Amino acid sequence: MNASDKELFREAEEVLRENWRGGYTIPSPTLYPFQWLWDSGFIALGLAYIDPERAVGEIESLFVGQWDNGMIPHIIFHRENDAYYPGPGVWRTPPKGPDAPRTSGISQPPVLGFILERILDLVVDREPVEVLIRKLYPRLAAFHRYWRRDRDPGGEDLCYLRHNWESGLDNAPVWDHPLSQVPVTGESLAPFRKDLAHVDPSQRPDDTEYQRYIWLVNLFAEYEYDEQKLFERCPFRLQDPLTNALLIASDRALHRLGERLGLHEQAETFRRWGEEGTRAMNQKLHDPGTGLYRAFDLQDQQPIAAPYLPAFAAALFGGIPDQEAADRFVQQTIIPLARDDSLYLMPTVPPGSRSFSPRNYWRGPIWVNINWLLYHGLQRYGYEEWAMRVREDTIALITQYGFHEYFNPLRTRGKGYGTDRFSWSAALAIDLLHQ
Ligand code: 9WN
Repeated sequence: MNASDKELFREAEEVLRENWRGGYTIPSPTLYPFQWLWDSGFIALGLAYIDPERAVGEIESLFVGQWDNGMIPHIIFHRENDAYYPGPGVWRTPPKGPDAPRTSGISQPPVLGFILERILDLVVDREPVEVLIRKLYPRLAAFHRYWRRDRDPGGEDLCYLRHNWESGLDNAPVWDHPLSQVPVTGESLAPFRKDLAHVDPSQRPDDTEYQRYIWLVNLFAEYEYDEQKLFERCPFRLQDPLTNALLIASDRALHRLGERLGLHEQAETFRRWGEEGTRAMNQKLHDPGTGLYRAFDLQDQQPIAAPYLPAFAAALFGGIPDQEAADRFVQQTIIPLARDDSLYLMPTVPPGSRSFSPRNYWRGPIWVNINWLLYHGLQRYGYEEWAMRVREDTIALITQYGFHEYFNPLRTRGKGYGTDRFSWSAALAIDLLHQ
């Protein structure tokens, strides 16, 4: 590491220390003051370089919120705090017991399997991590079984999402059409929202979008989170290639981990899930023309045409396409973006697309976690040069503008948006600096 990388590493450590709440890390003290599921996965990976014990604690604390049906919720409200909307009073999830923290009632991309494997491979003292994996293995199996059973009632080997927040890519253009089928309440949520006090509204979802998000939450609460009823009644039901790719990547990692630790029987189930999921993704969600993966709308029974670059980054990361399909995507999409001098890699929406908006959240800006998936995915398929470019751009953006949540992909407008001191930007920068 050169001097500037060392300084960046030191600052990243500082961000993770600031956001540590004793037992777990919050994504941001202003915007997100609780524990989030996929954030904590990425954060644990960064922590493994600086304090493996904290990394173990970060993952373990997520399981405090696990539901009896196996679901790990996307938010765990460990402590009371009214600085975030929607809080526990809106979610109205069934309390698990007097001492258990309240939670949200949806999940997020299942990253823990592959994160645990990476952590085990990088720490010097493996024992505490192996102990953790053995302890959590049945609970991780319950979590994956939840995706593979409750979220796949049609038995297609593809899980479905019932809220756009579950994808982690809240207002990505891919959700525009399915969300248009969700009613708006007509009552502005601006007075309740806390995010608008910290971030310019043009960088966040708008009021109508939030009304739809909350309409869905109200539906879940009304049906008391009964998965079967929700599958029948929820107007938003999407087979998302990003979530499926990360589920498969975690299935495969958990298979390998189980084999390493002698947990053969359950390991075999993870292997089967990974294999069946890969086949289903390539059959149903892959568009051979463009090489892209598309979300499938179960409501309309049709694929969603909106460009969805993060899903492909996740698919490359998970090793889902064959080499030929990966080549087609990289050559048709990534290399032209990389050769465009006006851009940093990788905008989450192609700048030529009608829905591209370089400042608005998941509608164009660069996100560090998606770049991290892309970096590892490109390496996996032999695109070392372009992987290095993704790494360089990510580090350059953070060095220039700070540990922001997202960044403008246009070089002339370079700027970071959303919250600053964002935990996964810091944690994944630490991992990228060590590559
Ligand atoms: C809703 C915490 C989370 C991330 C998501 C990101 C954003 C929440 C919000 O923040 O979503 O879950 O209130 O906007 O989109 O990916 O996990 O960092």
